[in-house]
Amino acid sequence: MLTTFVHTGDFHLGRPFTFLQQGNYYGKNKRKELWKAFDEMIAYVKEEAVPLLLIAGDLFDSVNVLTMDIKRAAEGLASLEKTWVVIITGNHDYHGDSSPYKKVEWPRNVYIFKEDVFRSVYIKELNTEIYGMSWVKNEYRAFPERSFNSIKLNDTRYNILMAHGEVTNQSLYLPIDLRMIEKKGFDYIALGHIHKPGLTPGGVAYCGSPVPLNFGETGERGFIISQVKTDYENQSFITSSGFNPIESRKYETIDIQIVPEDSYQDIINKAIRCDSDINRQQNYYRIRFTGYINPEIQMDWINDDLEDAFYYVETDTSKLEPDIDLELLIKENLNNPIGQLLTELGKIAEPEVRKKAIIYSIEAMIGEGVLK
Ligand SMILES: [Mn+2]
Repeated sequence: MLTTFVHTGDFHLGRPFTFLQQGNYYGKNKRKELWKAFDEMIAYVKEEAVPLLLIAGDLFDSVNVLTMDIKRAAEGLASLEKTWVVIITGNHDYHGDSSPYKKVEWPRNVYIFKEDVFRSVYIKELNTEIYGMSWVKNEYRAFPERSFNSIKLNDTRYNILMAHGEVTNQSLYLPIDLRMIEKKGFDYIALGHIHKPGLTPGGVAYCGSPVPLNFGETGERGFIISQVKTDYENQSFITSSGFNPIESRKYETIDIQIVPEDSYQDIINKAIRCDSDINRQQNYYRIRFTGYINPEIQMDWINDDLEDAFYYVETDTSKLEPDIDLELLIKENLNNPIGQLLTELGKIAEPEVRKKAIIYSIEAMIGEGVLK
């Protein structure tokens, strides 16, 4: 009898991480964090003696991950002596010629779907049948409807569907028609690919990435744990699912509004006040400056000046506008070379280049005392 199961996926183990800020330090830490999350998930399943673990694709980041990484994952899964592990492959770790799943020996408690049509595996002691489709190439524009339609569920069993794709009409990444697959009557639908976790009351779930992988992945991360009760009277199953968070460094994107009255130190202080000291020393920050800045201030060193206050920080100053009334300046200098120069610079088509050219010339003219 199935009592409980864990649904995870999208670990992207073996991913090489790159960061804008200095060297390989952050990439190495990120790699460690991914393995820590994997180990934590394994430890949870072991301690709670969870009988079934579902991995809904993209366990590995690519078909080129190191064999030592594949072995490490296989060893972790092998340590789950009381657990059946069922895996489908995704677009990143698809089961083609160089499949990571061909490179190591998988333990006996692990079942891997290896075809891109729906097949099932029945685990008798859990009275559970799991249907799954794996990726064997890196693109699917259509859902394998024919093989899906031929599925006939045995209602006396707990039935699970596993698929890696996108709930949408059109996609290169296996479009899934949710209403169509829900009609079949599965007790639980374990999806992978979308990294934002999501759970419907009807038992359809994206497990999400257990560790956020970039600035686009915000919010809580972890895996899904489901409890199953048998309703003997109605001969059906009642599933209740919840989210088990895993602690990891978060990605934060923060907008900081600058006004022309701000000094350079004011700007630094505003950036540092964006979050508590504990959070700043923990998470990844992308700080986007917006608004109008005193043209005397150069932002070239802002990242260096913020570094010590953060575990990781990257800054974006491209939305910042110099506080210059260009029209007024040109008007005031109509009959001299300054006015002529500014008029010419104002004609530069590319806005970023125009902005920089005007700021630098004005700074130079202020520096030389030509302009006040
Ligand atoms: Mn994917």
